[in-house]
Amino acid sequence: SGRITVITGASSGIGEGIAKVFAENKSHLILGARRVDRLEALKKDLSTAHGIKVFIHELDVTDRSSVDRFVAAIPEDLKNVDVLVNNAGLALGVKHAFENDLDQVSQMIDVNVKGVFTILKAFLPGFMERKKGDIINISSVAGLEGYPGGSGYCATKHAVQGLTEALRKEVVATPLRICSICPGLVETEFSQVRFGGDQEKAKNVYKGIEALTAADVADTVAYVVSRPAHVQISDLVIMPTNQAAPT
Ligand code: NJP
Repeated sequence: SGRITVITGASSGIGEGIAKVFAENKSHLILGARRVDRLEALKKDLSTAHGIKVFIHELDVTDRSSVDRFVAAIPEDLKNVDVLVNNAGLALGVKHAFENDLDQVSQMIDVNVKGVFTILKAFLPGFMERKKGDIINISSVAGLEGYPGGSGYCATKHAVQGLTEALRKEVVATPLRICSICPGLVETEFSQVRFGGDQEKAKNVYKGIEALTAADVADTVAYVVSRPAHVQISDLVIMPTNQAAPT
């Protein structure tokens, strides 16, 4: 309670779910995404229901000037951020490596990898100065193994795993807590984005799997940040019980 939490990609799915759970826990929120109308609706819901401060601003993590504007617009009373959740991310297509659409691969690298670097560069100096705080990267089981048709997405999430591990070792003495969360299948807009709105293909992904909800992942993030200061949960895998492997 009283924490200040930044969430990227808060306009839907897991990011929105984390915003809701953190609001229930009385954290103030700084929410970014490209779809500001969604953020406005969320702000309206959360600030009245929970009496917290909610600051929203347009954010495209692939655009450095957008990230600069986002950071510069944060009000003075919310500048001492306690928790940063790097959540914005996407998968595009399901293609075998030999038929990959290179524009889709670039876009995934821009959002999932370069976006995290850009956001970290913006917020880390503050964390280092205050010598405390949590950085949570929403990675994926696709960052721990590969699966057919997922070369581009898996490559980006393996990159997130690598940068998270390096960062954790860099700030161990500060100390900051750095956590990578690797979910399996979560029911969000992710599959619709992945298949460009093709509902049939999107639905197919969930066949036979009782997917996690955004709230399941959000509760896990809330658990991680609520541990006593000397406890760092560094890596966490959360899977649907009946999902055998990433798809
Ligand atoms: O997906 P979705 P999830 N700049 O599509 C935002 C990982 N994950 O919640 O900009 C800023 O509902 C987008 O906002 P908008 C996944 O890789 C998922 O499932 O308004 N924000 C939206 O709020 C990702 O890292 C599954 O379009 C940008 C959000 O990202 C994270 O979970 C499994 C942006 C995406 O919400 C959240 O995805 C897994 C940009 N350039 C990992 N581009 C799963 N769902 O199964 C997108 O292992 N966003």
